[in-house]
Amino acid sequence: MLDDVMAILASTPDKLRREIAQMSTKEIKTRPAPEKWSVQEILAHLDDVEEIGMRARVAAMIEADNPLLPSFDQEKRAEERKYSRKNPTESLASLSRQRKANLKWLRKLKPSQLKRRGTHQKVGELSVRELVTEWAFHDLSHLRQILELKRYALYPRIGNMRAYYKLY
Ligand code: NI
Repeated sequence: MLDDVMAILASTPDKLRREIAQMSTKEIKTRPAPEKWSVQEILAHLDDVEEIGMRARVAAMIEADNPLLPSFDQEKRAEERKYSRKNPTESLASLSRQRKANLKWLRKLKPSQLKRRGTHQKVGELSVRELVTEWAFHDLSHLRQILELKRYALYPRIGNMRAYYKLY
């Protein structure tokens, strides 16, 4: 079930590891713009929402009929949980551990469970299948964000070739 989605979910921790392997601590901690998260904050966010945004929501939909899935303010949560002070290596290790356990759990879901539904406080009704798919989509969004950040860092060094590119 959902083979393409599961493959993305399984590959994310290694992709993240590869993307940050050559980055300096300073690069990892630097925000590309005042309102945009650093790699450090992105990793802390992924580790944090793995439970609250993803696993706990799917579990709620399986355990109850059409539960309300509360939304949360991710910027506020980043402040409260001090994402900008989290150790990036630890965030990534924690995400990897959670992800492994979650994949094992997701692979045991039955087709009938994928059809179960819940109601997200902000966006409305969702099925388990849609939420699990969004889980992978969310991974890719943040991987892309990290690539953008690396692209942004190289931009000042490409001289007149800047004429060909736009940032963000
Ligand atoms: Ni996110």
